[in-house]
Amino acid sequence: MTTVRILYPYALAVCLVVQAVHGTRAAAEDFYVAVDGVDGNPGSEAKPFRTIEQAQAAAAPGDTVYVRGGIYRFSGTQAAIGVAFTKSGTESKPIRYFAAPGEVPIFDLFELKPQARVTGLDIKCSWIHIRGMEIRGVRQLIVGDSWSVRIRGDHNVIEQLNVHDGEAPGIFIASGASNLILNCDSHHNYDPLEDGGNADGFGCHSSGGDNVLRGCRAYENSDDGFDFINAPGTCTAEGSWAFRNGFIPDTNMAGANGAGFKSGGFGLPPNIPATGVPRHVVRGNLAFGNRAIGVYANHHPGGIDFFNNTAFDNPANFNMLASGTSSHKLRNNLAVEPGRAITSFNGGTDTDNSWTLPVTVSSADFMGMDRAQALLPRQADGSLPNIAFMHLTPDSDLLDRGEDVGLPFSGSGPDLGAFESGLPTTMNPMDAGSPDPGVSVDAGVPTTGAAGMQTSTPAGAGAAGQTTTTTPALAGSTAPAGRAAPPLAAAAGQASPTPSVIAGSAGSVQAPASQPPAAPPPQSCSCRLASAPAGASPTSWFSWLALGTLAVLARRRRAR
Ligand SMILES: [Ca+2]
Ligand SMILES: [Ca+2]
Ligand SMILES: [Ca+2]
Repeated sequence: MTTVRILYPYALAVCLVVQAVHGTRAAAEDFYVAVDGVDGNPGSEAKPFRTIEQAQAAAAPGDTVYVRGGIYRFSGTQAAIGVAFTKSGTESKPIRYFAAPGEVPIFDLFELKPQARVTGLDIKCSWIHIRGMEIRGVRQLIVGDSWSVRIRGDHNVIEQLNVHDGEAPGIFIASGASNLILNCDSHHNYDPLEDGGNADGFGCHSSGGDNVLRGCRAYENSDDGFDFINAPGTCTAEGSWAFRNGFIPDTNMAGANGAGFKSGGFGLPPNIPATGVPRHVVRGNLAFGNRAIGVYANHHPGGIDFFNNTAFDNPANFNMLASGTSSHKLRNNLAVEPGRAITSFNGGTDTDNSWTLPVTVSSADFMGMDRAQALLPRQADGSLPNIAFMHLTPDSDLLDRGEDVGLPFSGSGPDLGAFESGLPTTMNPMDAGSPDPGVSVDAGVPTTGAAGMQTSTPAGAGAAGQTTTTTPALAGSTAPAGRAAPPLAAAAGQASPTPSVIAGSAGSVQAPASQPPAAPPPQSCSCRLASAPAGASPTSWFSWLALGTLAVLARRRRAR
């Protein structure tokens, strides 16, 4: 016993010395960043850092950095990057940068004005998870794209960002594989030095595959909502909404291309990659009121899977324009007038869509026609709001008319369109049960054999190469030139249970009369961070372990 009593403290001391020497820690740590912090601080809740970079220097894989609410202003003419993320986590220990629970950190870049292309958040690392921040005001001072959020890395999760009013694309995957962009909003982006031609809401342009955009909203962007142009790697857009893209934000003046989901555009000779032309996936999405096209194949010479999308009031709801041989697969899609159902379809198969079935599509099929509902606040977990808009009525002949494409459904078959009756409003392959376990609904986040990572941005991605055949002149668009009240802004109206007619052309969206006019668009992510890890600092080793395990499990579940 004596020996044990003597040895125990000795062993403990040795252990502590070893830990100190090797810098290892028994448990993950939390750090804090605040507007009134100081980088010389220890980064505790009471004495936070001022910059994320300082927190990043202190953080190790598995750690969490909580960013307190408030406005973080960036200014000057020297720096060209707002926040540079350069330290990678690991698969089992990502580094997390989360908004403090219930708070919204705002990165404000309006006054950052170098003679250079500006990047708001530059994510040049892997296995990090960013959540709950707002990024606004990235400027374009020279010709060439700036970026509000640029990703060059693998396996990152970018969640609940609200990216807006940038003179640049919103969230842009330049390189890397298996990134997940989850429940983010990107809106009111417009690049004046390129006449609005590259300010997409979201861009997936990587040679690395398995990048996924899920639960995202793109609106009032001057070019496209989602754009996969020049992407040699596979991209998936699912459960996402694109509306009012292709206009100068908050006006009815034409911006640039104006597609909701520009879902292709790579692989024409001589640009055929060794891995073949990528087969992208576009499923469960809603596109309405975009200036030219709802869902667009953009000359893609291979095939794209288009499943269960709803397109409403785009001049061309589905445009399958292809160069070379295409093998598109269209299933269970729903086109709602106004707008032609499908154009330029000359390769592949389209069965069980609203235009190939003996069904009728009218306002009577829908629970609601109030477009402003698309701007309602997100749910507590960050997912898109529950709305009546474009959801089918119980007696619609569009119910159960689709075929099984491996997505969850209720009733005797999949419904047409993006919103399956009897399931949560937003199709989410991640957490809904599948009727057919033999069919994978994996969105492709875990990667095997993904293409290598590029180290540079594709030059002029979104601009070079194939271009859209724009369809100007929205039928019935009589709005005068000049700035108009934000067409969808007053939003947040109550559900309008029964519509009478399908509203007219794009730009005709009106908030309910009872709403105050021209309320500003949502300026901050209103989602509560329901799953934020315990704000309190755990004291026992066991609580650390439990939290870490839960976090890893949660992340793995999310990644599936
Ligand atoms: Ca009908
Ligand atoms: Ca069904
Ligand atoms: Ca574009």
